[in-house]
Amino acid sequence: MSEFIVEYVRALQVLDSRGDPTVEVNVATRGGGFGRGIAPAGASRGLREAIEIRDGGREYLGRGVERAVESVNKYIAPAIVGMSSYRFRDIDRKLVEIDGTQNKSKLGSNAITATSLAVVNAAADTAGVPLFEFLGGRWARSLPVPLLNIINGGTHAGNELSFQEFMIAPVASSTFSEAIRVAVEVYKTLKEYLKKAYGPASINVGDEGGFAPPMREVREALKAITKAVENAGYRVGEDIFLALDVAASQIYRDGFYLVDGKKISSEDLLKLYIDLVGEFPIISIEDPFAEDQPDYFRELRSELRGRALVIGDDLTVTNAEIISKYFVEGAIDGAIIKINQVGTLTEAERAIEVLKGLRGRAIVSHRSGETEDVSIAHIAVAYGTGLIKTGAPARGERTSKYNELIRIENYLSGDAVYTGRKAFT
Ligand code: 2PG
Ligand code: MG
Repeated sequence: MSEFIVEYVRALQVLDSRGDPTVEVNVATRGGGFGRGIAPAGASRGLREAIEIRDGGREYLGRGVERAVESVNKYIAPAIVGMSSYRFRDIDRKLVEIDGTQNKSKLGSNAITATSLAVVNAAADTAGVPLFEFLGGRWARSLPVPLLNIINGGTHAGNELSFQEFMIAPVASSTFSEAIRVAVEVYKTLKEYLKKAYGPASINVGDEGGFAPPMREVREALKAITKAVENAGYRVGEDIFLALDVAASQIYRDGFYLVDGKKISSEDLLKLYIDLVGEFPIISIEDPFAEDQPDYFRELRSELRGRALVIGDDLTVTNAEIISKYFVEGAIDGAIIKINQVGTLTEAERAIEVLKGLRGRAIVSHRSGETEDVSIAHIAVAYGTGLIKTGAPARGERTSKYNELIRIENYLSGDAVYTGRKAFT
């Protein structure tokens, strides 16, 4: 097993999909294995997320990450060179230990996440198997249902839509590749619809590749998607479900929510969700309320009673303890899994395990600031989460994940199983 020994670790500053600097780590093992990890970055962030370290100052308008790069090269590299990448969980524990803080604020989540992903990728390469197989074994074969964010709002777009993400879930396909084809057909049909209804500027895209039309009301976006699904020849609520990420902390000010250009109370927002789920086949609502309103999460969940899932993201920040607490209290049906919200793959793995143990949903997710790193595609298959959220079927940093899943499906050939409707039942 000496071939798995980490021999080389080197970090450098590269760019993410918003043109912001980010940390890349390259790892090589004694056996000639190579792995790379690149940290993504969020725009809508939870208060309890692990902290990414940025340089401040004038270069890159303060967004540089040279300090985090230095953390890797100066502190992390000497600590993990000589350890076995096969035992990547030990290396992750080491990272947590040398950071020593609750929120990774010493080394930075950007330094830690990039290293953690680079190490496990190097281990898989040394073993000569794809990452999903290295992590999940020979029985990992479920391809997730993609939640594709085809209309962008909130902090991800320059329009007035108050909700951040309007997603489609193509559940009726028999393979992942077919689900992507269906999603692309809907996406392109939506483009035509928007162009006709709102003019050519409406087909510009936001951070996650979804269109960012000049709409003001949430219902307008849901209606446009419903129309596009139908025009593309599919049945909404049968072939395709809708899903929302409200990212409600971002629209919460002084006890009120800013929705559709109006200030509304938590009570009114709760009513709005119940109405929307009645009017549209919405299967899941992520972060419906601000992080300090878990009671409203609970109320919504009991009102919806399984008709739509209530999912935590900013609320739960991929933290196994927080997820378990809110799940047991009945506030959520599941949670978003983002490695850089917590730091290491091992910690994210724990969050997934906790959810599995509780029979909750784990949705592996990208960030709005992404890179060409495709590890999350493998992670979704490895742990059989059945769900992945990685943007519209457009923009390279989003399609790279979908393309990797298409490759995995192709590699598994007849053994691949598309999760389909089962993801929600
Ligand atoms: C979210 C994510 C990804 P961000 O809120 O779920 O879609 O956005 O990375 O900006 O937190
Ligand atoms: Mg979210």
